Amino acid sequence: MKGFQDNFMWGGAVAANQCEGAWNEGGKGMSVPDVDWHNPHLNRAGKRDEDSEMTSARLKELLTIKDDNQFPKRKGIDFYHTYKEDLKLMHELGLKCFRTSINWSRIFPNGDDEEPNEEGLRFYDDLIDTIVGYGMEPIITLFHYELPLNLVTKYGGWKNRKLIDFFVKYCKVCFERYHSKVKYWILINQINLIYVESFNSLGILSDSVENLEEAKYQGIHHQFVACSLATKVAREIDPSMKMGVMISDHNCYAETAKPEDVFYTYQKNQMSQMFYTDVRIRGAYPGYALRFFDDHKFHIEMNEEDLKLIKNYTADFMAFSYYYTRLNSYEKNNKGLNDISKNPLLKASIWGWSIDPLGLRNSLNLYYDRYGIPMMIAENGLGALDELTVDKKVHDDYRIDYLREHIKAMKEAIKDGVDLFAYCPWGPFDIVSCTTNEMSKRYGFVYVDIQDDGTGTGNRYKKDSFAWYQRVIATNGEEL
Ligand code: BGP
Repeated sequence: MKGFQDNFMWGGAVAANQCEGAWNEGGKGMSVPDVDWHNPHLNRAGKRDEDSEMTSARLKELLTIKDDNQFPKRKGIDFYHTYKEDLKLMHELGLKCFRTSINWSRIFPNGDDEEPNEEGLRFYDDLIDTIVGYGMEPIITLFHYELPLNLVTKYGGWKNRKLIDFFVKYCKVCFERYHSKVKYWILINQINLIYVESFNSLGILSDSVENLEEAKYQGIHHQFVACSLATKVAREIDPSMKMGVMISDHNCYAETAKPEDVFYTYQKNQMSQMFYTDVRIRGAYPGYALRFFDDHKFHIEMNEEDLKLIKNYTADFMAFSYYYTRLNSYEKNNKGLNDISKNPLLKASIWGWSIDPLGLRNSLNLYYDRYGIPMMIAENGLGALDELTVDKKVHDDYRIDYLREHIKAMKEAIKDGVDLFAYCPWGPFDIVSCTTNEMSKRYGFVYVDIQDDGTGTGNRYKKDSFAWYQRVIATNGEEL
């Protein structure tokens, strides 16, 4: 049985808002990640739950803070100015593909502007040309939380149906400009994460709606329609472009073999993950989701035309990020989709993310059996506290171990019959973390000398994992 196909796309993935910086340059408008505040007294293992929502009062307060260092994504790693050198390093690493996002607020600074911002487009012209020039296939995410802030304050975020048109207009500009250079598009990063986040994913202020849970599902309906409409537009412009649906895979295991544990865990997986891919790949709302709405008395406005679009313009490939698995107990975890237990059988990072390579093989099999369309691992990796030695080395054997085991799991999944065509480890050079807004949570093969308080030289140093991944790519996954 053969492992990775000859043209397997070994890559790396980043997001504009976590690396570009230059938050107020080039005509860019303010966006949601620009108000992601770094808490110096961070509770690392608990951050996601603490800060998943935003109120209007908190937003107002954040906007009065003048010190950019408190908002690490505003500066990122200055990729906006250093991308040529950073991509040169990625070329040296041997990457076959590079995933990044276009920051919506560089193209439409307010989201509702009449005309796109030409300066923003020129930046991405050159960025994409540089990726292509280095022989890497660009994979472009169109919405990686970079919602123009004006769409939050003026329109109430994705709960408002008008967001569909703003998003599709933005997509159309990007498709027209880049269709001959970009084949693979991920329309929305981790579209399923609304069950943990309402601000990053949907731009909804929790106190601006009567029923936040219902508002989230209304917002997601608008995202589904927007994705289908964008797919329609893309096919009209250039049918060779491929549109991906992406989720964050946090597959849940049942704590025991008790049928209640097994079934209610399955239900949790349905509503936190498969609901999204079922709609975008199978083209219809599944019965279990409609029942979930009924049981919760959610009224979601949708019309016939929406359902037709959802049915006719489905995704071409499925992408998912994979970091950890979850555990569910019927008795203990009954407070909603995000109520889970720690798996005592697995080691975890200091951020509490369990380490489970076999879980990746399990998920690949699960999704491929269900959908039978090409699969991409859009993110994977180990966030760790790296140490730069005096001679400027980083001995990150823990990262090599993590990635090695996950690559082995992918190889087994391919032998199981899964059509996996790309693997993009997260943050091939260190960037600001998404959930904790800190530099210290590092994923890279390249160390970037910037610290949580914004100090540092900004110099780049290759870690031990650089040469290791370079060899993995050169041998197409044979030497691990
Ligand atoms: C995913 C996001 C990424 C990313 C990654 C790791 O949820 O799509 O943007 O950063 O998780 O998360 P973190 O950076 O918080 O470790």
